Amino acid sequence: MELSNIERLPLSPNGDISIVNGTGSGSHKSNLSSRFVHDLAAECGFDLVGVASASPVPDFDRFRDWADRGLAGEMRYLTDHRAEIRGDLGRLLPGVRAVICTGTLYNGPEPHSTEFTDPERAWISRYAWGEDYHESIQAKLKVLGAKLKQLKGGEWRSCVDTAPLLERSLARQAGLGWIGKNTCLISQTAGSWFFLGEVLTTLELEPDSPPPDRCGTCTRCIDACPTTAIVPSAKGGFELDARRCIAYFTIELRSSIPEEFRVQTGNHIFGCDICQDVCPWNGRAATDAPPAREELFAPPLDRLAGISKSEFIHLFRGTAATRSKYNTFLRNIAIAMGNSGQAKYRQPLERLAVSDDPLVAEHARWAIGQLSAISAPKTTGPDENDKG
Ligand code: B12
Ligand code: SF4
Ligand code: SF4
Repeated sequence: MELSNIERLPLSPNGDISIVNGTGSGSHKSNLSSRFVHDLAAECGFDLVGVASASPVPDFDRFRDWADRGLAGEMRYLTDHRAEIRGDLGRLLPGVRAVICTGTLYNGPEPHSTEFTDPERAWISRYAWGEDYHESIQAKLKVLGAKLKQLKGGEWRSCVDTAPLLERSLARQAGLGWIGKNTCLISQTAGSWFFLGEVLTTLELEPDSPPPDRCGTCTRCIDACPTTAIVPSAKGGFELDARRCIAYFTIELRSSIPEEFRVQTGNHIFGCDICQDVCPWNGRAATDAPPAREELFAPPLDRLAGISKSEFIHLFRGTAATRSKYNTFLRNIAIAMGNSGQAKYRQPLERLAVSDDPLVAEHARWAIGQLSAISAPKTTGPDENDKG
């Protein structure tokens, strides 16, 4: 890797952030250069980095409109008083002038969900197979923020899905990628298997610019989505109707999963990767993230069927899946067993069907009904007898 600009750039003794621009031909005063920030972030272990100007917040109207139309479902943290904060970064850090957007790759060598068809195994999303990104990325962001302050001054605040911020919009502005039709941020070099994290700063930084949209005429994600959750947006491009999305059902929704979507939920028990698994830009994504924790990669339904609360806590300790609640996890397992077509899950489902938790009991009864429908002997109707 190229030597960091930190050593090469002159540090002003009084903390003045104006520096001689190292990238231009002449010596002119400018903002803190984009190259400086890129090198500093790379030193802190980030795979992708870019800078967005802090104002105005791009796409806030798009977000507002999406939330107003109810597409956030029951995710109240997107629709309550915190919604407005997304339009004004100054409410997160007074005097903010720039946002350093970072990406951390998480794709490992394991197969995609779309390549994995064992009916006796459940699917937990790729992003939850390892260390909780909120913790690991926050730690790196704090190092970045502290180094920046030490070298150039200014106040800073770090966020990784921990503050009301339009992370994808900002990252697009910062040049990390474009918003794909699946609504994920996609990098031409890295695909979409990466987490976003930001350092807001009061320093003036040279902004990067958004890349072109490279989805072209492709519609693979839209075609593959089992619940048709990716829909055209009146504002151009596509948007996700969370009320139809398996990731929403299995991670965020605390109540009953609508019956019309239960069969399509398949074996997903935490999140959904389908619209990224089929994306051609992920076909060549790096696979050098640490391998999945073994017990989280496609766990056998047999092992999950009778999982106790303490086993559940132990299974997900230290991962992003701690967002799951015990009763909603059992709800999801019940659906996966009902969709497995395996009569042997009738017994564990019958135990869940008498659970004290009405949510779990109702989904278990539904699942038993699914298995019964498959195993019931076919009756010969009068029409068939009449044939011939
Ligand atoms: C709520 C939420 C969800 C919800 C809703 C997702 C959604 N698409 O809105 C649910 C639970 C469904 C979800 C699922 C997932 N999520 Co999520 N989620 C979030 C969260 C907390 C807020 C997103 C939000 O504000 N949604 C509202 C919509 C309107 O906003 P948006 O999708 O960001 O779109 C904005 C821009 O992209 C832009 N925009 C959208 N379309 C277009 C089109 C054009 C042409 C233009 C110019 C702009 C534009 O305008 C929108 C408004 O600002 C963010 C973290 C954060 N604070 O941002 C993580 C985040 C988006 N999730 C993330 C991940 C990893 C996932 C999952 C992969 C997890 C999984 N495997 O199950 C899935 C992916 C599903 C999918 N296809 O999006 C990552 C995405 C990383 C990436 N590379 O994109 C984030 C950024 C978390 C992080 N810090 O890394 N998530
Ligand atoms: S995460 Fe799954 S359900 Fe949600 S939009 Fe993507 S493919 Fe559809
Ligand atoms: S699958 Fe195709 S349309 Fe969907 S995000 Fe990837 S490139 Fe874009």
